[in-house]
Amino acid sequence: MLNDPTLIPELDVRAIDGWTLHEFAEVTSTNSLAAHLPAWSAVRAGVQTAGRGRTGRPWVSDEGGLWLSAVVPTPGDPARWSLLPLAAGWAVRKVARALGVTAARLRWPNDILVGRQKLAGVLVDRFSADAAVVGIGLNVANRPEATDLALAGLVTRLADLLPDPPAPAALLVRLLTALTMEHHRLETGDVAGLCRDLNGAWLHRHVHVTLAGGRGAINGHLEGIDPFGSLLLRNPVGEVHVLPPHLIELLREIF
Ligand code: BT5
Repeated sequence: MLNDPTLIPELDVRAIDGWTLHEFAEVTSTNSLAAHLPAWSAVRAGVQTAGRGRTGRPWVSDEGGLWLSAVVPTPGDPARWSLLPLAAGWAVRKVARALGVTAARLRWPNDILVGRQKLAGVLVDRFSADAAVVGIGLNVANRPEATDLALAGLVTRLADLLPDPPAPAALLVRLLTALTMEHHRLETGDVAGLCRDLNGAWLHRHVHVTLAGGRGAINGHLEGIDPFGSLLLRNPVGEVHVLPPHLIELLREIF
């Protein structure tokens, strides 16, 4: 059992395909809880009261969605793991497509969209050098736009896209399995394979990138990502900018 005084009691802990899964009714953020757990642990909650997106943005985590964090080992050369956030997004895209959401696509780095609406998001936290926490938020039957009215029209959920979406328990097995496969791909050094998959799949490459730290913005054409996870962006005069993820605050697609 996890021992944290801020927690509602843990509902269950069980083994799934090499993972140890901890389940809660309600937590602040599954990523924050998972920070204290060893590799191949996972945390799921029915509700998050302080779900986190990237760069401090909030993530609405109401009842009926899948809020999951998975701790994966990241041994050896850190460069090998710079693609982990992209690999995690690819895993979620694969699961969504396998379920029948054939239009599921990635928006850099790892948002999963259908059309222009967000189905799922991924947040990777590095709390230590030898492990990473991969947080996955997947809208299933929840209605985040009821909590945050600004999300109306911008979100979608499996229940809108499939006649009979799987229960969270089945979904999380699929997600953990897909994540294990993508982790294996990076562990064995097949970065080229992942880049090939990702770069063959970006849609809507006309983008507006806001740079972090008030460094301005660039409009351009998304050429793809390089083997270190940097974004390759061709500006209107034909120069290619190589932008590491930490330099990018937000990428917006221009339609
Ligand atoms: C993300 O951030 O998309 C990463 C979301 C990761 C959530 C998971 S849930 C399990 C784990 N525990 C956590 O605390 N977090 C992870 P970002 O790309 O920054 O997108 C955040 C933006 O998405 C917000 O500013 C909203 O505009 C929008 N948003 C918030 N909640 C949403 C939802 N449920 N569905 C779709 N969009 C949402």
